[in-house]
Amino acid sequence: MAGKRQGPEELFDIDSLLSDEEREMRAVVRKWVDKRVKPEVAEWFERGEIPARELGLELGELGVLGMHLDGYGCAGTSAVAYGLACTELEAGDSGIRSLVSVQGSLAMKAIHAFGSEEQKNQWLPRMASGEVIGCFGLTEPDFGSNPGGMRTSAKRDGSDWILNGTKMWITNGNVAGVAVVWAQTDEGIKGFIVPAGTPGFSANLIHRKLSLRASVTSELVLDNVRLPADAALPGVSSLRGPLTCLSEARFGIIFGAMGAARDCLESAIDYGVERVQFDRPIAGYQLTQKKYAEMALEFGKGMLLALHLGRLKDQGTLRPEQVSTGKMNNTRQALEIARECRSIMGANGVTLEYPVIRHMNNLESVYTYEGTYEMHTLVVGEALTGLGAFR
Ligand code: TGC
Ligand code: FAD
Repeated sequence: MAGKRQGPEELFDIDSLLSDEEREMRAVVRKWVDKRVKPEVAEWFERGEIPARELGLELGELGVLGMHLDGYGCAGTSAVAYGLACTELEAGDSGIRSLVSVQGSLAMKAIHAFGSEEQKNQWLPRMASGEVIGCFGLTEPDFGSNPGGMRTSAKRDGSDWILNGTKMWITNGNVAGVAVVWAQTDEGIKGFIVPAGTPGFSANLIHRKLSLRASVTSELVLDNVRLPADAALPGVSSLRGPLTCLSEARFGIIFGAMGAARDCLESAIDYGVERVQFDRPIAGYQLTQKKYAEMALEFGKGMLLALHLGRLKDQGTLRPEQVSTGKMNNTRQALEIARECRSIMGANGVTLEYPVIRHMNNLESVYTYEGTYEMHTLVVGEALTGLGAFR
């Protein structure tokens, strides 16, 4: 006879590590994801289309866009609260978490950290409400892991800037009202605010993805784009600019990946308890229970790591190599968990009737974007040895 069950979060009593406010915020986002994302996301994924602008407005109302930033219409929550929101959003789909990460941690963060007062007042309140969607153009066709080599250039023409180049794999590109684009200048790498509709600027949708299908991914083309002097972000002229924003987004992924893992694990346990082979539920076999137990351990350890890093971030001491440690571990473990859950679900595991293969395919991108697994390995390797191995 089946006894009482507990979820993987309960096993680790994750709730006891959270404040009332953090638990409440998590509940609000979870409820929205259950109602708005879970019933529809398989369809969005299958069609490769997502109502991104509509969702942007709803996410703005929910208060998660740039939620960890202060002022300018942003909620100013703790880093842990932001991380927990990412966990819930990614339990729905990595594409929804990506929409929020790119908006809040990349595009808004760039303006918030390096923009002028005028730029912040002009863009941040409308981005926090979801009225304006942002994208972040760093990667190029020939420069992914090594963004410092980028070819996109910005040259002075009187007081104006002229931008030329191509950015690739840009989340939100086709739905963005504003792009933050990074370019080489005589003064170093600078960020530029490019409103959609600026002559010479265009976005082309990338088709045929088998991962992150519920997310808009685009190529950005800049063909003699003329921008006024005040389009440049005045606060930074080096790769430190975009890398500072990447640290924020990577932090969200540390929490987010565990959301996808949790959703896979819960689905595979529900499935295994119901699915009967050889006259018994497959969840009752020792081999299956070993899989569940090992996955629950990795999920719990990943959540504890995320929370520890979140507390360090809230006290202002989190270092880039610690972010890399979390991104390495949690994306790797989430992907492993998704694959193992898929095996438990047999043939049913390969369909969109269940969330597992969708999460699994998404996590392939999550493993690669925001710095590949190998790049983060080298960051950690350098921290441990003092020897850089990138070049
Ligand atoms: P390096 O010489 O190490 O550093 C250049 C400058 O940046 C500073 N810095 C950082 N600052 C803040 N946070 C960090 N994590 C930082 N890492 C380095 C550094 O102090 C220096 O500052 P300064 O003032 O002296 O100039 O740069 P490098 O060229 O050797 O590169 C190092 C490396 C390989 C780690 C870096 O290039 C890298 O992280 N590559 C991976 C690229 C990447 O992650 N791209 C992601 C694109 S955006 C995306 O994928 C969005 S996906 C959608 C979603 O998020 O949902
Ligand atoms: P490459 O850099 O060509 O790497 C290929 C392989 O070589 C990897 O395994 C890598 O780890 C390995 N490698 C590279 N250099 C080394 C080395 N020195 N030592 C050992 N191994 C190495 N970018 C943006 O700017 N904005 C976005 O919004 C954005 N959204 C994305 C959305 C999706 C769905 C995807 C898939 C990508 C997105 N990206 C975005 C791009 C992403 O950041 C890059 O794909 C990533 O940084 C890796 O670059 P690459 O694909 O060019 O791979």
